[in-house]
Amino acid sequence: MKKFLSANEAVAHAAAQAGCVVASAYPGTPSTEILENIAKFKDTIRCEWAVNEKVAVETAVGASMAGARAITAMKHVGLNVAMDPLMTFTYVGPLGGFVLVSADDPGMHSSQNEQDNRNLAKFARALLLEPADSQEAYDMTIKAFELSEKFQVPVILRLTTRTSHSASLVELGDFKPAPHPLIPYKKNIAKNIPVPMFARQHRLDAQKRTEAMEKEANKSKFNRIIKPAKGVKVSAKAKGLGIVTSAVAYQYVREIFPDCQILKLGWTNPLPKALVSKFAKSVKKLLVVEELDPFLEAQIKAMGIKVLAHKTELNMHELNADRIQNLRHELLGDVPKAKSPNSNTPNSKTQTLPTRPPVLCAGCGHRGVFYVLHKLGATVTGDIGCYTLGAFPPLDAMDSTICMGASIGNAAGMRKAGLKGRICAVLGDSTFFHSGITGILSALYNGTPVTTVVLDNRITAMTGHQDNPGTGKTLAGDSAPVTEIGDIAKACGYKNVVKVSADDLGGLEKTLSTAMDSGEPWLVIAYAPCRIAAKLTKEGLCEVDPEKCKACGACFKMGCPAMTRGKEIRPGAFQMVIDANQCAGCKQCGQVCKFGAIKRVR
Ligand SMILES: Cc1ncc(C[n+]2csc(CCOP(=O)(O)OP(=O)(O)O)c2C)c(N)n1
Ligand code: SF4
Ligand code: SF4
Ligand code: SF4
Repeated sequence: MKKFLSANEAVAHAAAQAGCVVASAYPGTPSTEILENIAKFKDTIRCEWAVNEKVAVETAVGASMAGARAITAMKHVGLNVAMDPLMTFTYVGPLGGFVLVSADDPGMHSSQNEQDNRNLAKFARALLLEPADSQEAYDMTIKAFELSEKFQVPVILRLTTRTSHSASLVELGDFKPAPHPLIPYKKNIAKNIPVPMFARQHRLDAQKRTEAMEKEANKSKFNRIIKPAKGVKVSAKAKGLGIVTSAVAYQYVREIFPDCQILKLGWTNPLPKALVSKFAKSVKKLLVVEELDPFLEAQIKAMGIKVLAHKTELNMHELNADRIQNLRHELLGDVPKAKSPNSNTPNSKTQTLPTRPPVLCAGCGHRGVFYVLHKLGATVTGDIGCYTLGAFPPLDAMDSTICMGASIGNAAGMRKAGLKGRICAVLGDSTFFHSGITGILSALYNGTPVTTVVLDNRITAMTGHQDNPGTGKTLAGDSAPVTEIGDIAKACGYKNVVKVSADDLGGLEKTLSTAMDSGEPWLVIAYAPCRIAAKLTKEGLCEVDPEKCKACGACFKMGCPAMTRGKEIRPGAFQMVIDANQCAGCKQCGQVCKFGAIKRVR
C-alpha cells in the first residue's frame, strides 16, 4: 500500500505499524502533527498531550520500563526541557523500544533559535537516525523501535521542518497496526535506580554499547554509498570528489552534484567511522554537506581525514538547492552562481518582497492586555505563544521573550536587580501549565513582588489549538477535569488573585495598575476565549459612525487587522473604517474612542 504522507504522518503510521503502545508529547512546530496523527490510531496506541516535554518523556520512559514500545515527540527546544530524564535514561536503558522524535527548525520558521539537536543526541549517548524524506521517516521509525530494544538505548529520530512538513509517497508494506507484545516487567533496581554504585557501571555499559552500535552502523542500510546514476555525465572537475551528507541536505546534494559519489548517512550517532574511512579512501577529495552545525564534519576531521574547505556559508539557516549550487560554483566553477538564492537568510534577495508582518487576529483577547500595559508604561517580560505578537508596533508592549515559562523568573530577576517602575510578567494558559507554576511559586516563596498576567484563552493557540489541562478535554476528545489557574495560585499561597475579562480595558487598567503599584505578588487572570478556537469570529460586528469619527487615530494604536483607513479629513488624518468581513465584534476599539464613534451593530 502506498500513501502520500508528510514525514510527521509517516512517523505516526510507523509507530502504529511497529506496535507502539504509548505516545506522549507536547505540541511545538514542526512536530505537532506527529501526535495528532498517532491519535488516529487510538485503538492500538494510548496517546496524550503531556503538560510539557519533560513529562512527555517521563511518561514514555515509564511505558518503556514497563515493557511497552513508546514514542514521544517535541520541537527542538522541547528537548532542552526534557534533557534531564533523557540523560539518565540513556544510562538506565529502555526495556520496550523507546523513540524520541526531535523536530528541528533550521531557518527558524517558527522558533526562537535553530539549535542542532544532533549535538544533544551525541551528548546523551543516544542512537541517532536522520531521515531525508517521508519513506525514510517511516522505515527508520519502525527500525528505531527494534534498535532501541536490541541495544537498550533511546533512539532519537531527528526531523527538520522541511522533512516534517513536506509530503512524498510512502510504501507502507503490509500495514497492520497492532500493539507489540509487552516485554515482561521484572523489578530490577540495579538497572532502574542509578544511584552512584549502579550508575558507574551504567557509564561503562554505555561505552561498550556505543562501540557495538558503531559496528552495526557501519553495516546499516541507512548508511550507503551512492554512485552517479547510469548515463549521468561526470564533469571533469567533479571527478574524484566524494560528498558525505545526511538528512534533507542529501536531496540538495543529489540535485546539484549528480555526478559525484555520495556517502548518504542516515544513522549518524554513533558515526560509522569505518564506513566513512573507506569512503574517504575511495575518493580524491572529500566534502561534507550538512544542515546547521558541522556535526559530521568535526568528527570526520577528528579522525584525521582531510575535508575540503570552502567560503560558502552552510552552517547557518536552512539549506536549499541554490545555496548548494553556490557551493559547487565556488568549488568546481562549472555551474553559474544561483541567480536568486531562494533562501530565508537575512541577506537574501527575496527579502525585497513586501513583508506582511504577523498580527493577533481581529478580536483577539490578548490585544487589550497589551494595549493597557503599553498605556501603563510597564516593563513586560513576555513568554512564548500567540501573545508574543504583543511585542510589535503599534502595541509595542513586550521587553523580552526567552523560552517557555521564563517570563516570571525574568520579571523576578529584574525586580531583584533593582529595576524601577512597573514590571509585569505575561504568559498564556498552556505556558502556565508547562512551566509557569514553578515560576510563581518561586517568586512568592522569595517574597518578590511580581505581577503575573495569565492570558487565559483556554487553548494552546499558537501551535494550532491543542487541548490542555484548562480545557476540560483530552487529545482523544474525552472529558477531563478542568484545572483553574486561580485555584493553583491560591494553593501556592497567593493572596491577590483576580480574574478580569480580557475585553474589558477599563477593568484591566484598574487591576493592573493596582497590582503593579502594590509592592506585592499578584496573579491576574485575563480571560477571553481564543476567538478562532471557540469559533467566535463572527460573534458580532462593530461599525464606525463617520459623523462622529474625528480621525484622532487613537483606535489604530490597537493594531486590529479589521481596522482600515477611511477618508482623509485633515492632511494625514484618516477616519477609521471597520472591515465587516474581519471584525469579530469584541468592542475593544469602542472603549478607546473618546468620541463614541464606534458602535456594536450586531
Ligand atoms: C519548550 C517549547 N515547547 C513548545 C514550544 C511551542 N510553543 C510555542 S507557544 C506554545 C504554547 C502557546 O500556548 P499558550 O501559552 O496558551 O498561548 P496562546 O498561543 O494560546 O496565546 C507552544 C507549545 C516552544 N516554543 N517551546
Ligand atoms: S489564534 Fe486565538 S489566541 Fe491566537 S491570535 Fe488568534 S484569536 Fe488570538
Ligand atoms: S478613536 Fe474614534 S474618533 Fe478616533 S479615529 Fe478611531 S473611531 Fe475615529
Ligand atoms: S470590534 Fe474593533 S477591535 Fe474588535 S475586532 Fe472589531 S474592529 Fe477589531
